[in-house]
Amino acid sequence: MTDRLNAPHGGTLVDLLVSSERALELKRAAKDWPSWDLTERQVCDLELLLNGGFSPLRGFLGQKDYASVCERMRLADGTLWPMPITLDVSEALAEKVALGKKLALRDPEGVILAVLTITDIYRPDREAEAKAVFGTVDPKHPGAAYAIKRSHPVYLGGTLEGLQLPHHYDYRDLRLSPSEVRATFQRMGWRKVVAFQTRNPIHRAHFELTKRAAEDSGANLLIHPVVGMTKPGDVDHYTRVRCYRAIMPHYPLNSAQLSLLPLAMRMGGPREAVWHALIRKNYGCSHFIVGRDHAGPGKDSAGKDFYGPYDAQELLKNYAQEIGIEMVPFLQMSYVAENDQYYPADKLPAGAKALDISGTELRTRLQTGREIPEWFSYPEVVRELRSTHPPRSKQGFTVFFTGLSGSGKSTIANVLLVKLLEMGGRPVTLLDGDIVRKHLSSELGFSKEHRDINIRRIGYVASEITKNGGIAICAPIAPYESVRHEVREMINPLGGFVLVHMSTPIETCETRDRKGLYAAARAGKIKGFTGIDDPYEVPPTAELRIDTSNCTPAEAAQEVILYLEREGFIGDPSLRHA
Ligand code: PPS
Repeated sequence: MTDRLNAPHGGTLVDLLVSSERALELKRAAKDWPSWDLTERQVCDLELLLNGGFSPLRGFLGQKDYASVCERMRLADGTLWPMPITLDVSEALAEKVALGKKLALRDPEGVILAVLTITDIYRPDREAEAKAVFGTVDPKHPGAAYAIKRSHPVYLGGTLEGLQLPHHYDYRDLRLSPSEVRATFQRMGWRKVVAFQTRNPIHRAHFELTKRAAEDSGANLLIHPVVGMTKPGDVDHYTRVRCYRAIMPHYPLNSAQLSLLPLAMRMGGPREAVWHALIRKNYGCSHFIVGRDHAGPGKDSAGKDFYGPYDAQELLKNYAQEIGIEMVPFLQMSYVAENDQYYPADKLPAGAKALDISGTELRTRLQTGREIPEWFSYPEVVRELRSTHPPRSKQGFTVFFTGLSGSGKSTIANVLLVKLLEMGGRPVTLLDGDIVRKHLSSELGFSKEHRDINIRRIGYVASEITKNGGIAICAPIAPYESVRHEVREMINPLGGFVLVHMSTPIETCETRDRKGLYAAARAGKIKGFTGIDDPYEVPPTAELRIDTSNCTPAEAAQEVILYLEREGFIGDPSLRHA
């Protein structure tokens, strides 16, 4: 373990990786110690602790530092540090550990990455933490929601000895540690470097902003996107990195460097901006760009912004000198067509008409395949985005029928299957209730627990089909709302999800009684039959409701087809209105 002073790029850099001899010694001894499989977020935090990205931290925060960081953005000794970096563990593990003892920290595959010498074991008030750090307990705030709902109840503090950094097999050439980034700057002779933090693809507005920031501060540029954990729903990092690679040649030769940051963001707005600046100082940067709504968590449950658009700039202003980094504040950038140029809001030519495309508008254009103009984004970037965000007519989707036995699910699902196969273009799979029970869920019965497992399995298969661009038609009874909702949440980010509630009244279903099951249930020969002596929860929200008492199967299937056309999942998008 060493501390390096590497002026002019940053101050002392902590390095918690031990020698290979010590690593071997620890690995052998760890067999007798309790161990903890790190969560995704903890793996990110550990990497930046070990490689010095979180300097001066030497481990996970103990109770005193934690309380002080939450309350006043400083460690107990007064050192500026705005974000609690904590190791949250289960009660079960807490029972096995003790002060002064060691704990092996492993990645999700069980590979030992580090050893923690425990100095603190404490049970934090996680609501108070969310309130202090993020100013809210609103579950819409990703950082607050994580602290309150996802964190484990016990925190362990202590110092770390790193055996190895977490493994990454993607974009290895771009994953530079703080010392590697500093060394690159030195090699290139870059004394002043302005860092740009992002979790989004870089479009023209941000490209122009970064270029201008570098010019204004007479510095070179570090494009430093986050590839650890970002805001749920963001463009995945594989796509983003292809976009960044595509944009780099647009910067003047040898003026900019791309490197990836394995940070787990908290979406903490102003506090997070201070944290990001500290991290960039550790990576050897002299300047840091803070734009509009830096690390913004979006809107709260009442539809209001959690933080003001320039709160982050205001807060960082107070600490920039102490950190030893210069903030480069930027206002919103907009395009002026007459001059074919971007301007920050305070420098817009008088009377100019500023153009912008919002995030929502961009998503709609990607979804419908509509043009994305070159002034908004370079064609290479748009091409990358289109390859992973095809228009709806090329995305996969799931049609999920739910309803009582005899309500017409299987019949309509079969008609729909044939119609979609006739149209062609995408593979179609039918996951009918009876078929699934034969092939996937043969060991399951009809208790609530078993029915939920059955629906989760169907949902998982449908989500894989949807993710890979196919069409899944599911037709189970699926009587419970919560698991239906779970399936919707699982599939929604991967493609379309259409819930069709077959609302045929039970009297009609019972009169049909094609399999004789209602008669058997009435006679008590089948127990727990849905609609007779077992519940069916009517879905409160469904894309379609179809009662087959007074329509033919072809008419019912046509309703689904029309819906899919209307929403752009099938048919030619160029024939639709924008
Ligand atoms: S669930 O609740 O979604 O898991 O049920 P599912 O897998 O769709 O059920 C498939 C068929 O099982 C027959 N069956 C029963 N249904 C309901 N309750 C009980 N107790 C029961 N026992 C057997 C029934 O025929 C279901 O098929 P459909 O096509 O709905 O008639």
